Amino acid sequence: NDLRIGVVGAGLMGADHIARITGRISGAVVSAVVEPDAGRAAAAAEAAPGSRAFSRIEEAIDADALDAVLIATPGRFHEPVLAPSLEAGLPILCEKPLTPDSESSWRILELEQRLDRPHIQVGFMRRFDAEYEELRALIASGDAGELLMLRGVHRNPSVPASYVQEMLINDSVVHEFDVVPWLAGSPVASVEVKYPRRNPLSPAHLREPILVLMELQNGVYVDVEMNVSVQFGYQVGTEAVFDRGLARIGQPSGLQRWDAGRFGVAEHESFVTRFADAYDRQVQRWVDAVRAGTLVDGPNAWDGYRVAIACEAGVRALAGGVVPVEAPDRPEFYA
Ligand code: ISE
Repeated sequence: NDLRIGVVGAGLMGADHIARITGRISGAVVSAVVEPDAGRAAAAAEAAPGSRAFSRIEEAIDADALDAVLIATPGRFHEPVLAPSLEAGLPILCEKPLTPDSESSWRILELEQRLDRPHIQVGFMRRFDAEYEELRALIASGDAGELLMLRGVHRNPSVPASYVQEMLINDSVVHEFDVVPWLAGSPVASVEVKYPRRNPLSPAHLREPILVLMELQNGVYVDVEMNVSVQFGYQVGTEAVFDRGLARIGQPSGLQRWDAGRFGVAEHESFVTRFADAYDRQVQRWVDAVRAGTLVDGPNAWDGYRVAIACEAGVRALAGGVVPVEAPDRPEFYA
């Protein structure tokens, strides 16, 4: 039987996931869409024929319209959907972040621990990108020697007016706070932020690009250029420096073109295409895990909580100084 997924939120990511589940994922259907905005709900109903429309998650649960929940609203709306979904014992794929701060993430961990096992997977899709997987395997294998540094770029062409300074951390570097410990096999120990020259093309209320420096518990240093006004496209790349070599992922690829005295390769314009394959693999693996009864195959709510703690340190680091990242011990439940 196909897994009946209720998608909560039919904005940019929600609509993308609806198209994905309907067109490319096997073993699942969109059975419900929870979206209070009439225009988005109508577009979603057309994209997912046969789905039922609701304006609140509670109504969809009461109507027994779903077996699993995919939450694709902005982070501040996650907790009110996570809580009733957990109470109903439903498996959940929750877009990043788990919740906007560590206190609310902790409340979610407490609720989840009333169940028999983890039910929440967090949508840190980079872990499902083929090159990220290869780099992680290389680091773990020791084939290139010991990892010394990771050097990352995270560049967006531009951001909407609603994007404020803290979002450089909470909305964007949030991905590095998840993927870097996963790559390097060690948690973030401290964060620092440096301000290069400001880009005059940045929105007036933003001071960026920023340079984020992390030290991991194992002594590996990480630098990330977080830049949301590069104008030309969307770029996420990493270089790993080992004692006996280098590895690089996230380079532009595809058709190379020579034309009118120039050479070029098309660049991505947003994360929707840059990580399209990663999103597909993430959702397929989650669907397979839910159908197999393991429920989670990827970052879980504990990972989401750790990231929330790192983001809080990152936001403090925006004001200057080296900020330590301290987390409690992992509960046995997430072992
Ligand atoms: C956005 O919310 C994302 O999650 C993207 O992956 C990131 O590159 C972007 O900066 C965020 O605003």
